[in-house]
Amino acid sequence: MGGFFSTIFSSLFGTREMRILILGLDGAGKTTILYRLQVGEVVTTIPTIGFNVETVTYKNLKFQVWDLGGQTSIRPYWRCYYSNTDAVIYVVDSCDRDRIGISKSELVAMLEVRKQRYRLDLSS
Ligand SMILES: Nc1nc2c(ncn2[C@@H]2O[C@H](COP(=O)(O)OP(=O)(O)OP(=O)(O)O)[C@@H](O)[C@H]2O)c(=O)[nH]1
Ligand SMILES: [Mg+2]
Repeated sequence: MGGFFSTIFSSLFGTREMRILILGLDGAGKTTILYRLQVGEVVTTIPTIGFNVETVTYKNLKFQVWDLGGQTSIRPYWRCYYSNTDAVIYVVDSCDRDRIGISKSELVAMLEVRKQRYRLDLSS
């Protein structure tokens, strides 16, 4: 009986595609992580101008993973991608000590925008 219900549940919910954003400063390793997840190995990258998006499958789960460029001029556009996001992977290069403070500010700013939008959603 348990097996019957688990088959029903996995056929109902198991194929839902989750949307994931990978954010972080330029050179943090976002694109490297995206392709490590997708093709299983470390590939050579170039700085991302705009975004990369790939579908990653794990068991019966499908993830639509968005890797956004992290350069200073691109960061203001991150907020255009926040809607309908199920999870965020925030990448920090622990060797980039000089910019740890900037990385923290960007993370806090991102969480603040998402918190404000969540409040607006609740009040409407
Ligand atoms: N040593 C080391 N190098 C890494 C690691 N992750 C990424 N790199 C290197 O760091 C450089 C930048 O990596 P990317 O994945 O392109 O960085 P990114 O966050 O996508 O950067 P933008 O696209 O500019 O936002 C590349 O030369 C990678 O090979 C890591 O875990 N260790
Ligand atoms: Mg990149």
